[in-house]
Amino acid sequence: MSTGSKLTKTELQALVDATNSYLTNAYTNKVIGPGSGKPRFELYHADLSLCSYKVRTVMAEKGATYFSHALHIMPAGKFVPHNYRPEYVRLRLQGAPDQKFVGGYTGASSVQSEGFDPCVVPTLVDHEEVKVVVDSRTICEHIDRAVGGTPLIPEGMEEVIDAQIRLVDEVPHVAALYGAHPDDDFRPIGLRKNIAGVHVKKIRALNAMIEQVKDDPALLEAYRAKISKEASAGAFVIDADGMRTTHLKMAEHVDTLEAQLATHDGDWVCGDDFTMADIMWALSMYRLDWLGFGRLWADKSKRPRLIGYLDRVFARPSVRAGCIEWRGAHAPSPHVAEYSGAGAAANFFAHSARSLPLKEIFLGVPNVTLPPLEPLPPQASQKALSQ
Ligand SMILES: N[C@@H](CCC(=O)N[C@@H](CS)C(=O)NCC(=O)O)C(=O)O
Repeated sequence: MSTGSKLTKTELQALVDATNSYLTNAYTNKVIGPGSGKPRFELYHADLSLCSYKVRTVMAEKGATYFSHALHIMPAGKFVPHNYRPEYVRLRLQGAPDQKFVGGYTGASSVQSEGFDPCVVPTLVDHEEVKVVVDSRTICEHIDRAVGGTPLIPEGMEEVIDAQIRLVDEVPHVAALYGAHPDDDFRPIGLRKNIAGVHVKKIRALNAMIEQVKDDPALLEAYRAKISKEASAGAFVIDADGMRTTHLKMAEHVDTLEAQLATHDGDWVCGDDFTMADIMWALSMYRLDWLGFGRLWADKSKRPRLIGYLDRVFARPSVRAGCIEWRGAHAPSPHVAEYSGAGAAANFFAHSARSLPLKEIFLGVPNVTLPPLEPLPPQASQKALSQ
């Protein structure tokens, strides 16, 4: 996919400044990494986003320094998600000038299979190359090339690694997070409570943004595409057959990793070297574990390679820094020892209290009026009923 139009340094900086004007909490907007001075990279991401885990882990693995903007991507009260604001969407669109927008929904978030979502994280700004880079896998590949050092995609292994990245990119992770298995919802209780009905809230916030950009055809098109995707998503996650299929695909995903590990004697997904494929698989598996899918590999005798691999890859310092130990990346979950118990809950709530824009949750965003909460558009509800 295309990664950036020809912006001048001044134009890019103006787009960045406009976005950063509402990202003022010093706790969630700060430099991460060993370097000093103004960092080359500026990353817009979210604590709890799988696609953001990927980029943060690559940053840690490469020892890169970046300005981190941890956005809030969920509507709450009168708060409009940071990633829905026109300034951010305008910046993000610079990373995909000729992309086809999303519209429908299959439960996955791959740009290749779903189209480009203009209102999501992560988005990377590379100040040195004066470009905006979008889509987590493209961002990860960009950082790997730009930073130098030991490559995560060594020469000659591009195709093998690409095939593994695609396997992770194309499974329905988003549906497994937002939707319940119709017979057995084992997701963490806090997630279940907070995510139910969220698509309607997202659409309400997006409609409010449409009011803000009436004279901007590019943004109007972007918001309309996003609304259409969220309407389809809302219907998908309450469709019993769709969610059963989602869970079957996740079980196959775990089998695929076990089978891949059995093709060689090396410690890592593609053999003896730790590569980008390990980062993608590790984060996919950690997310599944946190959600409760660990039951799929509880029987150690059936997954002899997987168990050892997960111990190794979850101990990798970059995986710990970008995902497992990243504050706020995981709400309490009874499925993962590190995220269960009173200490984990207290830690998560303390982090949320410092990072959530409470004023905006209660008072709203200046000059934005949220329309009433309405049920999903008729075509989406009909689709859910007819399947
Ligand atoms: N293909 C994109 C997908 C990005 C994506 O779906 N991001 C999610 C978080 S993992 C998001 O921002 N969701 C918020 C929303 O859709 O409103 C990527 O890999 O970067």
